[in-house]
Amino acid sequence: MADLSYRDWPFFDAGHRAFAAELEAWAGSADLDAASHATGGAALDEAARTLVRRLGAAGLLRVCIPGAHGGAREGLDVRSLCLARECLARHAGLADFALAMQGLGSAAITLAGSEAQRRRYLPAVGEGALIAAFALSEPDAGSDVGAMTTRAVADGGDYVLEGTKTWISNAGIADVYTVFARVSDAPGTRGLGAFIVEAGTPGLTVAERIDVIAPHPLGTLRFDGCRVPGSAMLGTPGEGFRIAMSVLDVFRATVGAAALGFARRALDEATARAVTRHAFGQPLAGFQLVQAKLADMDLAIDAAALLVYRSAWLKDVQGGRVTREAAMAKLFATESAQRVIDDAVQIFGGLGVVSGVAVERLYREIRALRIYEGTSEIQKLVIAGKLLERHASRAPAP
Ligand code: COS
Repeated sequence: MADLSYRDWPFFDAGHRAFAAELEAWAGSADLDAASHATGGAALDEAARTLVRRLGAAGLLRVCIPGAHGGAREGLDVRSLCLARECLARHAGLADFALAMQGLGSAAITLAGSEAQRRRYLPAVGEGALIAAFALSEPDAGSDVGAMTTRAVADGGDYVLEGTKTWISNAGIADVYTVFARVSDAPGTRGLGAFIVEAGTPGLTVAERIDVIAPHPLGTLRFDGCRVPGSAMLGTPGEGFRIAMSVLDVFRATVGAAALGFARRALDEATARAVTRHAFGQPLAGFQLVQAKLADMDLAIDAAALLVYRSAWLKDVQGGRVTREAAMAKLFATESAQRVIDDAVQIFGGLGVVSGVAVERLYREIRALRIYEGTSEIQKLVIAGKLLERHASRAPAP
C-alpha cells in the first residue's frame, strides 16, 4: 500500500482528505485494470468513454468544474485535481487520463467563458455526459504556440476555421473541443483567439488516429471551412494565448501529480519485489545497492510531492499566476518519476521488461508526461525567465 501520509500535510483541509479517501475507495473497488487493457481502435475509445461515464456517475468529475455549475468547490481547486490525478494514476493510467481531459478540455470555459457558455457545457462535463478536449498544438507549432497557423476568419457574425491541430487527446471521442486559432495578423502569440467547437460541426473531421506507447485516444483534427457562431468565442479576440497559458498554469501541476501517482506505484511494486525476491542467499532488500535505490526513490517522491502540492496550494489559496511554481512541479515530478520507474524496472530485472507487468506499463506511461503540456525544456525556460525577471527588477539602475 502506497505511503499516503502526505495527506496530513498542511496543504490540505478536511474536505480534501475526505475527497481523497472517497476516491481511493472508488479506485480500489472499480476494477480499473480491466478498463486499461484496451490497446487501440474502437475498444480503446470505448474504454475511455466508459471511464468518463463511471467517474461522472461516481461524482468524481465534479473536481473538474466550478461549484456554480455543479462542481465540488467554488473554483477549479488545483489540490483536488492533483489528489485525483495522483490517486487514479497509481491505479490506472487511462482513468487518470479520462479525468484529466475533462478538466483540461473544459478549463478554458471555466476560466474565460461567459455565463451562458458555462451553463451550456460545464454541468454535462461534470456529469461525464459530455467529453471535452483541448486543441492547441499543430504540426509546426508545439512548444512555439505563437507559430500556429490555424485561422479563424470573421464572416458576418460567424468565424470560419481553417487548419490542422495535432496531438489532440480525445480526438474522435470528444463532444466539445476548445480550439485555439489565429484571429488577426498580430504577430506571434498576440493574435490568437479561443473557440468552443462542438463535434459534428460541418468542416471538423478527425484526419488520423495516433497510436502511442501508452494507449489513449489521440489524433489529428482538420478544420476545412468549419463555421462556428461568434458566440463560440471564449473571451475576446487576441486573448487566446493568455487563456491557454492560464489553463496550463492550473494543469501543469496536475501533470506532476499524475507522475507522482505512477512513481508511487513503481516504488510499491519495487519494494514488494525487493523483499520477496532472493539472490545470493538473501532478499534483494538486504543488499545495500538495492537499499540505496529504494531510498533515492522514496526521497524523489516526497520532494516531488512537496513541489506539486506547494504549487497547487499557492494557486488555490493565494490565486494569481503560479507559472514558475507549476513549471517547477511539472519538471521535477515528471523527470524524477521517470528515474524512479526506471529503478523499479531495474529491481525487477528481466521480469521488469515483460509486457503487461506493472512496472513495464509504468515505464511506457510516464514518458509522455515529460513532453505534453510543455516539455521539460520549456519548463526550464519558464523557471529561468522568472528568475532573470526577478533579478532585473532588483538590480540597481545603471
Ligand atoms: N497567465 C496569464 N497570462 C499569461 C500567462 C499566464 N500563465 N503566461 C503568459 N501570459 C501572457 C504574458 O503576460 C504576456 O502578456 P503581455 O504580452 O501582455 O505582457 C503574454 O502572455 C506572452 O507571454 P510570454 O512573453 O511569457 O510568452 P512567450 O511567447 O515567451 O511564450 C512559452 C512562452 C514558450 C513559455 C509558451 O509559449 C509555452 O508555454 N509554450 C509551451 C506550450 C505548451 O505547453 N504546449 C503543449 C500544448 S498542451 S498539450
